[in-house]
Amino acid sequence: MAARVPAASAPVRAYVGLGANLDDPVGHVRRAFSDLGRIPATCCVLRSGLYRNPPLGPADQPDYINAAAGLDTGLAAEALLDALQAIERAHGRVRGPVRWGPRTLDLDLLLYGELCRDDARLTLPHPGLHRRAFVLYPLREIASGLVIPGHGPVEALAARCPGVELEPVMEPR
Ligand code: A4P
Ligand code: MG
Repeated sequence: MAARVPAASAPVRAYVGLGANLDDPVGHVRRAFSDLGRIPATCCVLRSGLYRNPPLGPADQPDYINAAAGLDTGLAAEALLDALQAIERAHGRVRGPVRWGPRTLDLDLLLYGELCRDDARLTLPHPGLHRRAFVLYPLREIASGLVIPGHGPVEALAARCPGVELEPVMEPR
């Protein structure tokens, strides 16, 4: 009789917010998309365009480049966060003393399936997600119809958040 092989658990769709405003931020975000595709047991299946926009927080820092990605992952949420932080470190991320200070790369875990949690390590959905145009517009681009647990459809949330300051970054030909 053939040995029974346990079924692999179904992958979870997770969404990641990418942000950068130091040392060629467009390059950091583009390379980060490739890095997301190399996380073990994970495929990067959705990539938004890139958007230039002014900083939220201290104004004396460069504009940000923001984008969003959709991943199908077999990793648990904490293991995925570990992998995102390893990519941030590989991009030279230094955590300075200033809250919301400049950074080479920030990878926020926006959503992990429909999981809701709030503890010292991980808050899901990401706490800023539902009120930030620089997160909602790229997310809406790749995940139309997505419902953010506790907050509602991404389209309705984006409609409440003026996106006038978001400038699309032209892709190279
Ligand atoms: N953490 C908890 N939940 C999460 C999550 N869902 N995703 C914890 C990622 N991390 C999460 O993060 C601090 C700690 O949050 C981590 O150790 C993790 O365990 P961090 O990356 O070290 O610090 P941070 O990113 O500076 O802090 P914070 O408060 O998460 O800031 P945000 O919300 O990421 O905002 N302006 C523009 N225009 N565009 C931006 O992208 N980003 C920020 C940072 C500020 N201003 C911005 C932008
Ligand atoms: Mg962050």
